[in-house]
Amino acid sequence: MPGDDGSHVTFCRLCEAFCGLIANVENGRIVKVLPDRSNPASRGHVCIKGTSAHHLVDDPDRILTPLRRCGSAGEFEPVSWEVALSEIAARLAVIIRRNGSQAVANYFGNPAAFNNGAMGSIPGFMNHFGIRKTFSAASLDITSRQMAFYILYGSAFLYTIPDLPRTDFALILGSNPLVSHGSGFTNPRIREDLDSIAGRGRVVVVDPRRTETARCYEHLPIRPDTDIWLLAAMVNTLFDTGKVDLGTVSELASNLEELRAAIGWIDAELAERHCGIPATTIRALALDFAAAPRAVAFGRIGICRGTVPTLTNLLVDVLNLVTGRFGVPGGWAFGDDPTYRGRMPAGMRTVQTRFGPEPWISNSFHISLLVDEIKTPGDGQVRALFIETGNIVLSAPGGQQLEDALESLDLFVSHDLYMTETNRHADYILPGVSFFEREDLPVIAVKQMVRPFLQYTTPVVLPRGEGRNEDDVFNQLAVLLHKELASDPGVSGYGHKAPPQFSPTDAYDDMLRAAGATVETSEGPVPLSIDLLIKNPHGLILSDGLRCVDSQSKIMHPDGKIHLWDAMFDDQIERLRQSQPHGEDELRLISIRNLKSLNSWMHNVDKLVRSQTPVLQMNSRDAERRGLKDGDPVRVRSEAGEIRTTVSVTDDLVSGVVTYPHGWGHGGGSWRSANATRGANVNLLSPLHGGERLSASSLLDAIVVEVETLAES
Ligand SMILES: Nc1nc2c(c(=O)[nH]1)N[C@H]1C(S)=C(S)[C@@H](COP(=O)(O)OP(=O)(O)OC[C@H]3O[C@@H](n4cnc5c(=O)[nH]c(N)nc54)[C@H](O)[C@@H]3O)O[C@H]1N2
Ligand SMILES: Nc1nc2c(c(=O)[nH]1)N[C@H]1C(S)=C(S)[C@@H](COP(=O)(O)OP(=O)(O)OC[C@H]3O[C@@H](n4cnc5c(=O)[nH]c(N)nc54)[C@H](O)[C@@H]3O)O[C@H]1N2
Ligand code: SF4
Ligand SMILES: [Mo]
Repeated sequence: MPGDDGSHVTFCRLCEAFCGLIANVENGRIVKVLPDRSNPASRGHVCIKGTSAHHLVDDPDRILTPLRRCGSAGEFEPVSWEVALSEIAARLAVIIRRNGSQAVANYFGNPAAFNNGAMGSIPGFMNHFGIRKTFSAASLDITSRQMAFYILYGSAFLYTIPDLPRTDFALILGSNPLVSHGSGFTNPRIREDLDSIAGRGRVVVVDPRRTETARCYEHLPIRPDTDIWLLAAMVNTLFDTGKVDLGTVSELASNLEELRAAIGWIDAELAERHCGIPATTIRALALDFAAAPRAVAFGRIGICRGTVPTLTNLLVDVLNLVTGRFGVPGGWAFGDDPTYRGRMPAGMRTVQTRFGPEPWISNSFHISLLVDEIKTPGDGQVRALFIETGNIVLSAPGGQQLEDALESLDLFVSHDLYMTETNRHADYILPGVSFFEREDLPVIAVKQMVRPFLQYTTPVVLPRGEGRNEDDVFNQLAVLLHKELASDPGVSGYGHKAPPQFSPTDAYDDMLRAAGATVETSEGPVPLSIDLLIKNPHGLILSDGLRCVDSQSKIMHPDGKIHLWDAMFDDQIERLRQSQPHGEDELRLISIRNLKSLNSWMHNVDKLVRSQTPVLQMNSRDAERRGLKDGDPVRVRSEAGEIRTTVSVTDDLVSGVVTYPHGWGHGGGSWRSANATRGANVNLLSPLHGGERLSASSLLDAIVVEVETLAES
């Protein structure tokens, strides 16, 4: 039972690896967290964040009761749940009666994606009350990749993932999985897989920085935001040397001629001028990749937030396709979803907004639209906002504009563990629970798993204070808001039906049963259910590797083919034709992750934060040119803003590139240790309206900056 003394089997929900954990409880408190060596997927792998996560539960700076704003930003008084929820429902009803549900918006942050209760209840709530203006961390992260999936396969949710356990050649673009533990696919023991691939073949890491991953394998340094040139030149090399089996490609895919016409002019020499990789290396890489018995290319956020991220992501899949890697062992396959046996939703719509047509991908508009929606008066202006588990003032571009917009709302409700830089502007902060204080069954993650695996956990301890999970809160709020609105037949856009009540365990149990999901055992396949998972607390491997079967039947395009081109790219191709390589003196800022940080939070855990000081990393040649040396104070400027920091000189970066971690610049929240950290909000340098509009993605990498010494100015 939650809180009982002894060892509790559970798993981490901080990142996509879902490592198995053992939490030792004494007197109702978690005193130690250890790796779970009996977890068949992670087999004892953990990182320091997972084994420090119990400090989140007992953090004295956590908010433990609902808070109501009683003064300027950051001034709150505790209120009961009853008061908070009934006041929120009443205020929301006034706004919806007056302006319709188009006056309400929602932002869904990253940790909510690892929380079954939030994942299941919040979209249902928004849908029921006609709230369509939804935003999420996806537009800071993955919407360009999802847009590429939509174009290629007809659904933004049809994820292709690399079959790492069986490949001989892994080409990694823009990801540092030895630190991030992978993203877009789940593999807690990724290092082991990469080591064995390197043992029998090659692991090549394309990155502007010699990352922790690049250091262990082969590093191919590249200028930021130029992977498109590398990939196009590789694909063209393969066509030009007759290495592509045109018959197989035509059977699987359409629009091949359009693709070739659009990118055929990019040869390896031209690519070299843009990306900085020698033409001979590009050609050799393409031929070697094609010649490997089993090979796969995959990319992640380093190729998702530049100026042409959708096309770049599309070309990764094209490279896999033209080398015969689609849907084959050791290549590139759709993941297995044990709850799904039907059609995948498109996951992408073009919506006519007050500001023109905008893509809405994976439930998210471009983040800048949130500011425009709040700040622009007129019919449909957003007056109320919910933010669950998100800290957009630090994680999104345009922090200051966001703060101004948040402060101007009529109603802003946040659900979080802390008072943060973002929700200090809220009217109500509702106390959430950490992952140790809730049950979970990450069914949605299975379709991203390199080795499909499922585990169910009950809460390890009871929620501290009055913390409640999102499903509990949105279930209650739905009932209260329904009562308010049901009494008023004049409310437009509300169906007056009974509101949804979501119970994560029941819902997922039903889904597993309805889909006829099974697990392989020595006695044959056994039906999957929560009961079976409870009997197997360390989790169950569902199949030993990706099944790689019937891949083509999963494609959602009516013609059943992969679409290799879309006319929406024509303008981008024209711009690429006109573009010049980065200038010799230009500096581009890219992001960097640290093992002990998690986006904008966990900076209140002393054990994690005390050894971290964010600095601007710069190549020694660039530093010398600017007369800078290690430790010098500098000002970093972009068209969007400026920050101050110190320089750290390194030769791990290609010249013309600087890095700074995101998620810093704390102040004004309840997290005292985080507030005491030094570090700036790097996203003040990202333009709010930047990024690729067609995929609702933000410009968070390859930002043009200038760096100058503070001593001189
Ligand atoms: N420790 C830790 N782990 C995390 C997180 C965290 O904050 N901390 N965050 C989690 C989240 S939310 C996510 S989405 C994942 C992300 O997981 P990853 O995608 O692995 O993210 P990063 O580690 O930031 O690696 C991105 C890499 O792209 C490189 N890069 C930047 N620009 C370019 C470019 O133009 N071309 C190429 N080829 N490379 C480029 C950067 O130098 C960097 O090494 O990590 C998750 N895991
Ligand atoms: N420059 C730059 N910016 C980036 C990135 C980058 O690489 N470079 N990465 C982007 C990426 S990939 C992502 S995903 C976004 C993340 O962006 P966001 O999702 O907006 O922000 P997070 O930093 O994840 O903040 C999570 C918040 O949820 C709270 N929280 C944590 N766990 C729980 C819980 O269990 N329940 C509740 N109720 N609250 C909880 C935390 O206290 C914190 O306030 O950042 C993006 N921003
Ligand atoms: S890698 Fe670390 S943060 Fe990610 S799930 Fe494992 S223990 Fe948690
Ligand atoms: Mo992310």
